[in-house]
Amino acid sequence: MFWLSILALAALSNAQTSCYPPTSNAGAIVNYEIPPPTQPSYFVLGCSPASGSLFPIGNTTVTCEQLDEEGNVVPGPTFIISVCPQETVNDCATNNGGCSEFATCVTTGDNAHTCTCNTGYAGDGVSCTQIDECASFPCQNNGVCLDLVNAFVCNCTGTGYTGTVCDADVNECNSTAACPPNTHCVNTIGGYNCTVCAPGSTFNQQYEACLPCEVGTFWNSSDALCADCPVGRFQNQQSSVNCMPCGVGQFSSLPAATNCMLCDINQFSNGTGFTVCYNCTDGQVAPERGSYRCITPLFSPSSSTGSDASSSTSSPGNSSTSSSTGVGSSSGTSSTALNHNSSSTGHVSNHSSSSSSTGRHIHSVACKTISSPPRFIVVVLVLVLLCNLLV
Ligand SMILES: [Ca+2]
Repeated sequence: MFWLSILALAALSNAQTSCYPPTSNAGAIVNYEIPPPTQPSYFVLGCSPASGSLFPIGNTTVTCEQLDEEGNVVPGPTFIISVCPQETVNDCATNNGGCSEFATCVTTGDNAHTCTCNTGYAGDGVSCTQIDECASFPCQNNGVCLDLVNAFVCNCTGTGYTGTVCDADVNECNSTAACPPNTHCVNTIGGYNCTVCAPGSTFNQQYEACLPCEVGTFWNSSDALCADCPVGRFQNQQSSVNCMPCGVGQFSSLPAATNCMLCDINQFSNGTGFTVCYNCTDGQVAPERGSYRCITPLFSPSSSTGSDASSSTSSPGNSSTSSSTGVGSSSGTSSTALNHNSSSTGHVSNHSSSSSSTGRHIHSVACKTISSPPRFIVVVLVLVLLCNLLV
């Protein structure tokens, strides 16, 4: 009994102060000594779990039964069997478990671990090499690729493009310094142009192109822009660098004229660049539109005496009214300026030469009128001549 008590105490002491090492993941087979009964006169029948059983990791209470002095089964001593937690050897703690410096070591048990290459690296875990993200040439338009760990960067400098992979055009014209002064920036895909418009054209921002000056306008060299032709002048061609004056017998009273208008009947303009035509003086007429002068008609009420009326005409420059263009002249006859504007119906596509032609035409008409005396005068003269001959 004495030795049994010693063994029980030793077992109990062992249970309380230490633990059994596990023999598997499930626990440990523990052989323990049966403790002494609670009374010296008692007798321990047995304990559960029995010695030699598999005890799980942790503490397990062992309950014993005993017989008393009268042979009754009464609860006996209890004690605790402790199985130590499974000891894990962290072999990743040293030298990364033998894994690559670019790998992650994970302990999976005693002397067991895995090596997995980090993101951006490839290999078996023991040997890992960085993946070259530039190998697929992700940078477009000659962008320079810089390989990083699990990433890349495209340097788009000087390519004319921007964006993560240099695929977006840079609008260089957003910078005022892109082009030198007096040039126009035109953005292109991957570049830009500095455009200088030729004389006769001007830059159009909407179309980003040089467009010709329209008819009715001219290219102003002072600012390289298209400007309306002033009154008295016209332009019927695109891309012109000047406007032409209206010819004689014509006028233009509005700016941006594409042609000049003919002076109306009984009106005239006796020079170029006129903005108005002038009325003929009393007793004079301009029988056709586009006249450069007025004439005194033969046998008019003011020349009923049959004198040499043919020489009486309103010659060029006989307007006494000062015109707005300053083209008026100095003769003593009175002419009144009359602005025709759009009420005139005569439009001509005009050049100085045609104006001159018109002037000559009018002149020839006047001469024809003057050089053709009435028929009865000829008859009278013939009769007078015949009478003289007969006498
Ligand atoms: Ca561009």
